[in-house]
Amino acid sequence: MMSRNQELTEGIIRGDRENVVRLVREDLEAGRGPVPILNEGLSPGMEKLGDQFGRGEVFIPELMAAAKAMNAAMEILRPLLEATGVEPLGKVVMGTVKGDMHDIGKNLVCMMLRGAGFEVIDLGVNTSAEQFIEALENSGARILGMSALLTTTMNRMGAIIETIRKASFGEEVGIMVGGAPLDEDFAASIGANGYAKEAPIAVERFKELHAALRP
Ligand code: B1M
Repeated sequence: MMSRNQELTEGIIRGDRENVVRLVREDLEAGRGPVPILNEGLSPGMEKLGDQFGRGEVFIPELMAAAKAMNAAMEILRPLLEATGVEPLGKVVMGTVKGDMHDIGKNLVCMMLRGAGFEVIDLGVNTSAEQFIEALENSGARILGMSALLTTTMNRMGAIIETIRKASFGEEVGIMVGGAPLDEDFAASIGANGYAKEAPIAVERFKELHAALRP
């Protein structure tokens, strides 16, 4: 018999949105917290599917169906992950870089940042250097988060950072980067101020950047 986590993982892999939503609701009603549902049930499904995609065992339609099931589950979990009622810590501008449409991980980081008390201005996917600069200008935020899931778009992050640094306030902006193909060394090599492999670590790094910005 499958465990509850296996049922959630399988539901994501099969892109069975209805079943995933039902399982998540039942788990919450039974008193299970949103974090274990996400980390032990849902996320492993996306990871396994990614491996299967890499081996050519599944294709884009399967990934799309899984992403839809994941997003439907996230809709239910989001308010619970965000509901902490803390005072706003600071403002963060966030986006997936130009040419890249992956947003599940970025959305997760946004959600956890909001949960930790940050105000997040989420620019969505396919975000250019100019759009990041405009949002930083308009909001007054001095912390920026950029996500990339493709090696091609990851390799454009350095140029985006360079463009932002050239803006009048550019040197004051603390820049965090993340996404599956990145690592600490890459982040340092493109002049980012921080990197995190996982969303919960990202929140800690964002807090450090915020503390460093304070006068
Ligand atoms: Co795409 N895709 N995809 N895809 N996809 C990958 C990334 C890939 C690794 C799959 C594979 O081949 N094994 C591969 C990239 C290969 C490469 O570049 N070397 C790939 C490819 C090739 C593509 C297309 C080019 C396929 C095609 O069309 N031929 C295409 C590109 C479209 C585009 O962007 N222009 C494409 C399309 C898609 C879908 C639209 C079908 C869908 C995206 C749906 C969506 O996001 N709304 C999709 C999906 C779902 C995936 C995989 C399977 C899963 C990604 C995901 O959501 N993971 C992925 C395989 C994989 O990564 N294993 C794959 C779950 C998510 C929670 O993790 O995003 O890593 P992740 O986020 C983590 C951390 O990285 C970190 O925290 C998160 C939570 O812990 N993090 C940050 C993320 N951002 C952060 C920012 C931070 C800090 C931490 O600070 C700012």
